[in-house]
Amino acid sequence: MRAAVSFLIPYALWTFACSSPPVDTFTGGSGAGAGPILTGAGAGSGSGIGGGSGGEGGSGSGSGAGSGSGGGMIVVDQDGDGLDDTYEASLAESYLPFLSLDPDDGCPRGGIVYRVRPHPDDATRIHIVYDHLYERDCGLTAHAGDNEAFGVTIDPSIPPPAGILAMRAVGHQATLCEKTTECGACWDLPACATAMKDGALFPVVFSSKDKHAGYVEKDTCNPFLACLDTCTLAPTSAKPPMVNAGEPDAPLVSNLTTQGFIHAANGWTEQELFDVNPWEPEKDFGGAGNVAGDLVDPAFVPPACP
Ligand SMILES: [Ca+2]
Ligand SMILES: [Ca+2]
Ligand SMILES: [Ca+2]
Repeated sequence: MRAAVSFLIPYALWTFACSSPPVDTFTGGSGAGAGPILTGAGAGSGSGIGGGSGGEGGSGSGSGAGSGSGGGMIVVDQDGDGLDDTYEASLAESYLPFLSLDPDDGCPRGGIVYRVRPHPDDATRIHIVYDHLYERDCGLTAHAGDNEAFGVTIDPSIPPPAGILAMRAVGHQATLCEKTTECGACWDLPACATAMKDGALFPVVFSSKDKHAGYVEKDTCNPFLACLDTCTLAPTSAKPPMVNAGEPDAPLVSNLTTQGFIHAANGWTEQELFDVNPWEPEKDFGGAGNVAGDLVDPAFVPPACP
């Protein structure tokens, strides 16, 4: 049972989210607001990329390039997953949950490498795994490098935050302290805690102080249940730099320094973390785990919420 947390508001809005109509992932110009689009055949007036009609991301950005022209829209899908890569980036940004790092965390420097793709169990949904990479883990058993991943299922036809249907995190993966937490709007998942980000109540991913273990159920982040972990709701969401990893067979980045956020200009100094290829299967991220493993690990895939 999860005790009440007075400053967290149950995410009751999610109750309607799973009943939404699916979005057509592979046809262009439907004007439905979401626009993964590959064909660019564009018979309608909407635009896929950028969500011209506001359905994606609620951002209202995007002007509907090529609207009504019957085609000509340029789609770039370098990672070959059927989703326009600019659209992938916009989803990852706009559906990013509230990231709660402890305000007193001793080593918060980090960035996120993410993977966006159609959900493996339901192509009308999108799965995103966010791998939060920190320069250090400064808790007990401190080490350079830290990889802490969580996954989300989204319905791109519903603007964020309501389009975030489910979330899953694994803290201290592959250790005796491992804890998996889930929350969301389908099945018997517990409601996610929420906090204000970008003017709306987003579901919260908690990172434990100094160790950064991820939890989407705050009460599981408990020193007695989870190896001395403590989690605090931060006053504002962290906004680390992010980069799209692409897909295993078609990476978009192979070097997180030259193509990402791990460099001196961002304050990083741990040389062993420089020039890491996030898809390198044999190389650990400093004294932490393997990033490529996180990006393909089914442990970070929440249910599709059909
Ligand atoms: Ca793509
Ligand atoms: Ca992708
Ligand atoms: Ca850690």
